[in-house]
Amino acid sequence: MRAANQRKNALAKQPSKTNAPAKQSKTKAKAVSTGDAAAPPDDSDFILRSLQTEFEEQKRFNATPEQMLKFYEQMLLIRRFEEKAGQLYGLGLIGGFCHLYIGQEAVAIGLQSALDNDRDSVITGYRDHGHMLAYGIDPKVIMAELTGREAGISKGKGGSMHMFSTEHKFYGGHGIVGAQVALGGGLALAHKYNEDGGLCLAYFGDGAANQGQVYETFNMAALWNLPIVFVVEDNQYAMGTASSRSSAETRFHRRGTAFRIPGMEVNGMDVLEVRAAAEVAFKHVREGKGPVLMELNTYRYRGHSMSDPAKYRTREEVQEQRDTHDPIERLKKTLIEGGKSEDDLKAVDKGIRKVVAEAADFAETSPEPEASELYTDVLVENY
Ligand SMILES: Cc1ncc(C[n+]2csc(CCOP(=O)(O)OP(=O)(O)O)c2C)c(N)n1
Ligand SMILES: [Mg+2]
Repeated sequence: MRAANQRKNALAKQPSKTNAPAKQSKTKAKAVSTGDAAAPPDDSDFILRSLQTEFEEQKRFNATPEQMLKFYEQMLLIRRFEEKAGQLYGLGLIGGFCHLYIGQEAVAIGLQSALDNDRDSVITGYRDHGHMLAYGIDPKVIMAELTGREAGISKGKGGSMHMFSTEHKFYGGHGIVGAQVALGGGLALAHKYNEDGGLCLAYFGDGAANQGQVYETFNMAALWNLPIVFVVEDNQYAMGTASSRSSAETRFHRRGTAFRIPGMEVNGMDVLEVRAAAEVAFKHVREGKGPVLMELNTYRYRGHSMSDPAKYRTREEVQEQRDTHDPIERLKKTLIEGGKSEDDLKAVDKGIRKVVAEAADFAETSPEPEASELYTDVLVENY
């Protein structure tokens, strides 16, 4: 039975037209035949795929060589950081839950590089290390949080799933699937209420996308015209369940239609595509036109968390994704075509490995919180 399911899942993942990790072909065929969603008769302005059309006109962000190198460094930092976190977990230096972001790096970097960090806020689920690194936050304090040390960004009391940096307007780090979407709606309401010109980027998974609170938030966000970008990181699995087995509609960008939220379908394995899509989506929201729903097609290489041996999919499936869609290799190819040498890029990797090794040393050697810290940061004492 399991073998049959695995075969079915493997077959379901045909290459899509965006060259992103694939979708089930049944819904795909349906989507092609219907084309753009028909506008309701009383609202000729609403076209589900209007932003998609704009994005597809310039599908890869025209990055300068410096920007491209920066994206490469940032994605590689996430990859090496997560590999090291996996090792420290294996050594027993990190405890509890730990969800790695390996494979999904282009999503956080492509989107967050387009933010205005003085105004915009970000909120995500428990797979959050990469989103923090995308801000340029010191890897030492993130790694120290993983090892539960006082110097950690949540004073060693939050761990992998509960990291925050209000200084950067990063509001976590949430372990309750889907909860961050409703909280993101609140952040967007605050942006609007305070007239600070910011938007909220709220990430959630393909599994979370089936939760009721997501749609309650869609409704209110559209009704109140809130400045929010909903981002479904479709990494094709929710724990051990393939999205094609749990979701009636796996083309997640269509799910805002009932609320008149325009959708965008983006190859989340190409950082330049993600960035190009972000430009279109953020512009729409900043112009006061209300929320956007982005579907980022991606793939997680590791198990759901460190305790998942990932027996629900074949090694070949993972290898195929790595070989043909890897976001770092893809950008490396573009950089080399643009004149960078293999040696230049090896030097970048060497530098990043050093930064990550130093972060790990720091996280292993810095002190644990005092026992009295158990009683602090539990309740908000003053409003
Ligand atoms: C409300 C709630 N239900 C169930 C869980 C257990 N759980 C943790 S992660 C997860 C799967 C979520 O998958 P997805 O949204 O696709 O995110 P991904 O892990 O792929 O990033 C589930 C069911 C939870 N943490 N919270
Ligand atoms: Mg998922």
